[in-house]
Amino acid sequence: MITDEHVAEFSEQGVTLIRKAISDEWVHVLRSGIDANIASPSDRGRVWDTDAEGRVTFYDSQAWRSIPEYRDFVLNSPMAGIAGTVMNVSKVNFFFDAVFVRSPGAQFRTPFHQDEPYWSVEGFETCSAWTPLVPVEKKSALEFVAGSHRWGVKYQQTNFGALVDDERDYVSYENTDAVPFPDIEGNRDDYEILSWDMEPGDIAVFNARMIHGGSGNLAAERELKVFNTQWLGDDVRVRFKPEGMDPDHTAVMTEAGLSDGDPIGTDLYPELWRR
Ligand SMILES: O=C(O)CCC(=O)C(=O)O
Repeated sequence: MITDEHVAEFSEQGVTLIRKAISDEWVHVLRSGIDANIASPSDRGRVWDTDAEGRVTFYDSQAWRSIPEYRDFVLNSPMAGIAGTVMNVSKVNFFFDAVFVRSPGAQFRTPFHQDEPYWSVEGFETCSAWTPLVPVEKKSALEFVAGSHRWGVKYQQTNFGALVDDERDYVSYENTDAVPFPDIEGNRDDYEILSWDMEPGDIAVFNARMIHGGSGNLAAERELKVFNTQWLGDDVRVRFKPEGMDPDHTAVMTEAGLSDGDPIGTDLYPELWRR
């Protein structure tokens, strides 16, 4: 299923779209999981936005240990192998899951950002797998700035904690050498922006250093339900970031005996695939 072209695209442009990456059965499993998750959010569940019409953008993360369907997908689906093959690494550890759910017609668009700066780890060999569970139009799908995973610039990232006024998620780039985040939306013609019409089962696998955002902007009758899994390859090490982390794993990592600079491992981040 994964071709040399997928591997080359992921390496060069930072994202590759894999059509029909997972079966209808796995899509059904994840849909049941997301329904259970919405009915009973974890303590990390947050409403990022509610608009004047009551349309909601909901986010939750790290629910895989409590939602059996998510756990089944993480441990038993082809996803770990897809991540390892696309990243072209020798082994893969699971990091965490996230969901992004928008009610029909929601307009809220995720701000452009990179993922790895928020994480309690550092490394180039990472990926996130954006997995819509309903059809999504190109104009509403996640957008990727081609090649941005290799820019090597430290940017001031959006403080998602401020969206929900939750200090657990706060990041602050004041008094750092980070430069202002580029205005992608205001200068769209200056960038190669990739996105696609996607069907359930299609997955966009992207490097966690890649600039992405812009999903939302739904047609009136369209909802959006996305499951995302995040995977770590060979060069990833524990890294506690002075700017803050979202989600911040410092406490659980320290409890599991992991310190700054350590390779990823332990039961917290199970190794689920080896070449
Ligand atoms: O789906 C979204 O709105 C945001 C997705 C995202 O930022 C991610 O998967 O890292």
